[in-house]
Amino acid sequence: MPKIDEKLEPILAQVQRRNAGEAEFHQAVTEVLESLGRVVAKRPDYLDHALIERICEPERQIIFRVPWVDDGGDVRINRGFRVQFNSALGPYKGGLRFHPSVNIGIIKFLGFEQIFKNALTGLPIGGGKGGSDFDPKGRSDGEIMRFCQSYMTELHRHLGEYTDVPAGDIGVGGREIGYLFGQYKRLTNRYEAGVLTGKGLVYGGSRARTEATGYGAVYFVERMLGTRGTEFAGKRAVVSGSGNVAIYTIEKIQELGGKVVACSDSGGYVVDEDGIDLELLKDIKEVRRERISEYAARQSRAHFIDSGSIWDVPCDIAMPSATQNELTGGDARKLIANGVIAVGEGANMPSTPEAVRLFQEAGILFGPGKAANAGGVATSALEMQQNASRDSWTFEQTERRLAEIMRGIHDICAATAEEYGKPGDYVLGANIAGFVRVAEAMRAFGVI
Ligand code: NDP
Ligand code: 2IT
Repeated sequence: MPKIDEKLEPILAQVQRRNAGEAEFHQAVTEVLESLGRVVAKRPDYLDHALIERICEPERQIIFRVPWVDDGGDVRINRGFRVQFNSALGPYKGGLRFHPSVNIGIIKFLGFEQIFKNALTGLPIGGGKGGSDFDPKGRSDGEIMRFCQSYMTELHRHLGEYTDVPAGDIGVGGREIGYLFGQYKRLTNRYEAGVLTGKGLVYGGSRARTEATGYGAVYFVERMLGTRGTEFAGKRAVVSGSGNVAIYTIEKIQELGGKVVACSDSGGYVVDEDGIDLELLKDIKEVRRERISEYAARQSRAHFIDSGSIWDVPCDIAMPSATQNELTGGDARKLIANGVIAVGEGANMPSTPEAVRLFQEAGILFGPGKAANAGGVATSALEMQQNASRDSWTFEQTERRLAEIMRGIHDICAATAEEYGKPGDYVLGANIAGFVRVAEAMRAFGVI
């Protein structure tokens, strides 16, 4: 394991003590602090004025009650969160996650990662994240709408196009953003399009935002493959999850001539040796909101497997695109034994620290989420740009910007890793390049 520099150890110890029990937040902070040892060795001035301690402490954390009425007339209570982590580079920006596992530690890990990810895009956005322990599975449209309205009734006072701009994440897509935007507009009496991103195209959304995270992750991996003189064409890929990120990851891999042979949801995974039938997958997941097992029920050549791990399926390229810590050390060993050459994280922190270490030790190209999946939030920033100028760009124009931004992120991660003495270490490169941008802005503001 990389060691934490002794000057940074007290910072980690303090984070652990003050945020007891928040395992995912500790994990995310540990990884960044492991990278920063090389920075403070070169630039000890970054230790001044408690700069790093301040980056580890959210600027504001909002926790609130979300009462709503279910279809049976019963009152339900969920907990709402918004962690406004860092606004040095722009308004807080980051998604909302609705999933029963959500707690403050998960929102803080996501918000913390978002600071560096957003900095890497080079666009003017700070870092934040929010959500609720609400479980959308099995809920009617009416229940989803009433939940979103109640959630926004509290949250709206903390948002604004210059303050905090949420978007989607797990369990929050176009339908939810519509209900949230409608309630924000009604409560504030303002048509403030730039207050949320991931909006529908008829009311201020950006073309290519739906596709952006998946497409961007594939562009990132394509660029990593290029450093070894290879490409997606003819490669076998496995993509976990079957939500927004996974679907558009699969679409772009197929466009580039790769074959995706497996995808999943929390109930298990499907293997389709002829390549995932994307139209069928979209119909099951985007239109009908059904389980992935339905894929094998409707496509006779495919198999549904509800035991073991999707990472047992041999592949050249693995793109974990479901959730945190879904790819363990054991999974990494299996992937390496099966000859994987590249791993690109579509999800946030999907590989455990042991898995990351194993991939790096084996010399496998490894693109961490905060770099590889930054295309989603980057395109959100492009949506804000279109809203601010009351403009609407074409799909091609937006995708071209996305592709450029992903190339830029890849290249700054690679150049920074080289500059700090670990060429090819995209984890180090992403953490340091993101940190330096945020730290420089914070330093300019003085102690705030
Ligand atoms: P969706 O809700 O659209 O899809 C999530 C997918 O992951 C579903 O297939 C879901 O299965 C699966 N999944 C979620 N939680 C778990 C779990 N605890 N165990 C197993 N499977 C799980 O979300 P997104 O596609 O938007 O998000 C996927 C990942 O990408 C997340 O890590 C998110 O933070 C990250 N991300 C998303 C971005 C975006 O723009 N949407 C941008 C950057 C990163 P099931 O339906 O069975 O729950
Ligand atoms: O994790 C992420 O980057 C997102 N869920 C997207 C955030 C955004 O504001 O578009």
